[in-house]
Amino acid sequence: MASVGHIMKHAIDTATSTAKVADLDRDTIDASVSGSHGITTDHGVRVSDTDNWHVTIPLELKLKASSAGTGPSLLEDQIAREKIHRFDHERIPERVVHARGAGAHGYFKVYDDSASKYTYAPVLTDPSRTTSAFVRFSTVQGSRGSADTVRDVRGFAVKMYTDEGNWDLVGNDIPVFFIQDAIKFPDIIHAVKPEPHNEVPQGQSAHNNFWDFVGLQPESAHMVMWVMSDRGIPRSFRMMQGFGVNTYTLLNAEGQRHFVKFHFIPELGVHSLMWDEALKIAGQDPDFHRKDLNEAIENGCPAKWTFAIQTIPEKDEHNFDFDILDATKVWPEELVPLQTIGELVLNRTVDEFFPETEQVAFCTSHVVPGIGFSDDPLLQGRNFSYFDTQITRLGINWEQIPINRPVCPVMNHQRDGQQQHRIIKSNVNYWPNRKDVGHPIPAIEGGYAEFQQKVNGIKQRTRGAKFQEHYNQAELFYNSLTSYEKAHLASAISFELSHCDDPVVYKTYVNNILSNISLDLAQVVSQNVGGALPEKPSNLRTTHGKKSSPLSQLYYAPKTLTIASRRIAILLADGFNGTELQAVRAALAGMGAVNFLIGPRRGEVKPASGPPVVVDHHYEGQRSTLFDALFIPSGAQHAKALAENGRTVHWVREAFGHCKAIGAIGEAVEFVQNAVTLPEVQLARALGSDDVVSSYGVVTTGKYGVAAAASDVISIAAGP
Ligand code: HDE
Repeated sequence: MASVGHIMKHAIDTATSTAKVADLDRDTIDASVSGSHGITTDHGVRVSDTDNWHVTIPLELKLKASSAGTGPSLLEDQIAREKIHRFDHERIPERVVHARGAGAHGYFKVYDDSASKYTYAPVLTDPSRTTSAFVRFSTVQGSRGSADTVRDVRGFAVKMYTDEGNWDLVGNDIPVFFIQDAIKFPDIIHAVKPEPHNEVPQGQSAHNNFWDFVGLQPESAHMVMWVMSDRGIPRSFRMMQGFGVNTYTLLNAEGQRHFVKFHFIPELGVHSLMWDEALKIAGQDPDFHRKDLNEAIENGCPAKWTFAIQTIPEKDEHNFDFDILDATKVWPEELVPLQTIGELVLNRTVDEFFPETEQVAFCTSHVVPGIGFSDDPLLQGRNFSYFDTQITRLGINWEQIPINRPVCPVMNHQRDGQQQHRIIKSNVNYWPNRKDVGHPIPAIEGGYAEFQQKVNGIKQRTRGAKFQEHYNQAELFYNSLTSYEKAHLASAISFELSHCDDPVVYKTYVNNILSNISLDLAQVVSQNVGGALPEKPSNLRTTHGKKSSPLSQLYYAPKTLTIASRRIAILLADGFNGTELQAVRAALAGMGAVNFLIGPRRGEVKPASGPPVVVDHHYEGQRSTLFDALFIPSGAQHAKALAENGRTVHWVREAFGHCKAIGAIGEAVEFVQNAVTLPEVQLARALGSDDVVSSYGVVTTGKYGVAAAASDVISIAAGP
């Protein structure tokens, strides 16, 4: 199995083409074809020298053949000027949030028409359709140049190019949000972004201002629990859930309305990094997630999610002890089960980052007939904000940009504005017009129909009564975690609060917020960071002790265990067993895993017998953190060399520390055992004992039979 660099992406293009890909082809230029007659200026004149500015060589220098020297550069050099002008204006404003992201193309499909009970939107009801989709994943806090593996919420923004217009489902990997009302968005974002006086920190929420704000705004408690859990550091975009978060509505052909929440569930299961890994990868490979997405797709492993809805009939809106329009609450699946109706597949990487991933622009207000909004106050504000921000970022005609334009017809009387690219033949640009010559006219059928909702009330600045309760679901989430998820969460909050140097900040958070979620959690964190526990715990709310298993990510282990698209490192030194290597590589490749050879040099490494192999990376070139599992074949000379090298010992110890699957054969077993139990082994040997301690969690095999060993290693790698 080759690593990503060896795969030709266009080998898979024909299989993955969708209506949108065909539409983009209109603007996609193959540089090797279009550029065959050489470089030109932007106005099309050929350029034979792009390296030297047009200058004046003083005559006296010019006459002396041996003289070097130059004179002033000429402003009249339109070729040089154009090149610099274009460079000076390459940047556009980055997104005010979710600036760093990666995207891919694919499609969306429903399995049957079961959702027609709720909606007449063909994208959700017509199983014969394949709807083109583009998805952009992102972090929230960091700027475009920040790292992928920081602790943060991940954006999960889906654009579906339906035949009835674009439907943008702009979601996150966490089902709730920090705030209930859009008017608080600038505050939470200012609080989490780098502080105003010194622009610190980048790609982190571990600072006074964030924890100050969330300590004073208890509605954020539930979301903070999610971000501080392992959900905040996903292993891969492909291994995260996606949630629409807000409550939308569906309208059916009988005119009935249901409230709805949208869910994407990853086929590979929900998996996270460990915090130590996330921290290290942020330095070792800041592009880890975007590379992972491209690598998997280009190696023929599309990213796939099932799509599910939760629905509540309009009449049941008030039958819950939380407000179903409050985005800081989930609809527990025990109360409102998921209905799986379709799937989303991403199977094509972008050709060029800027015109596709950077210029793609989403709007929650972009829905299609049969899908509508609710009075969720966060959604209402979002419906204004997204279009507005695109004007700053891309200009008023942003929907004409290839990645954003629909695949269905677009025509109306909107005109002009900067960067207008459409030339519309018509002598009228308004409606109604004098003699019905001015197409388009309002659609006779298929027009977007708003639900006729009865509204009766008093205008006031306030929130509903059920919006006042903030802790029940934060506690529900915490109670639902496994013991190790709870431990990770406590460590994460401790890390973050340790970075806050203002005691008011960490004391308030522990005392006012954590104590109301779980006194146990508050105690652990306060011991770690020095926060204060409430003097009168009797003043705290009464906990309910309830759990909901789908809130733990353990619930989302894949139905069939798989190592497809997982990255396996194989550690080698000269003298390894070449037959075992070949067998294990073939077996891994057969199961869709990607394997990488790590050796003493990037070049040929010799087995004990047989032809040399060319390794992908030097020991220093990659670290164990960048792989899901580690395998080491047998070979006396090779195992001895690995044991004598501090870096390779560290490879094994670190992988062990991060609970990675480690497979070893023959002499490599002892190397692995020694590496992970080094102090004990040394002590045992110093005491003259041969009784080497074998370490918990390391899986080795003393078997030399190639087939048996390979199957052991694979079953280990496929473990949970
Ligand atoms: Fe966003 N959000 N948001 N947001 N959001 C933006 O729009 C905003 C919210 C989300 O990959 C911005 O095009 C407001 C919830 C994603 O291009 C901006 C409020 C959820 C992305 C904006 C929210 C999200 C954005 C910045 C509170 C999860 C990236 C650039 C009312 C459901 C989309 C842009 C991409 C981006 C505003 C809350 C998800 C400024 C006012 C809740 C995934 O318009």
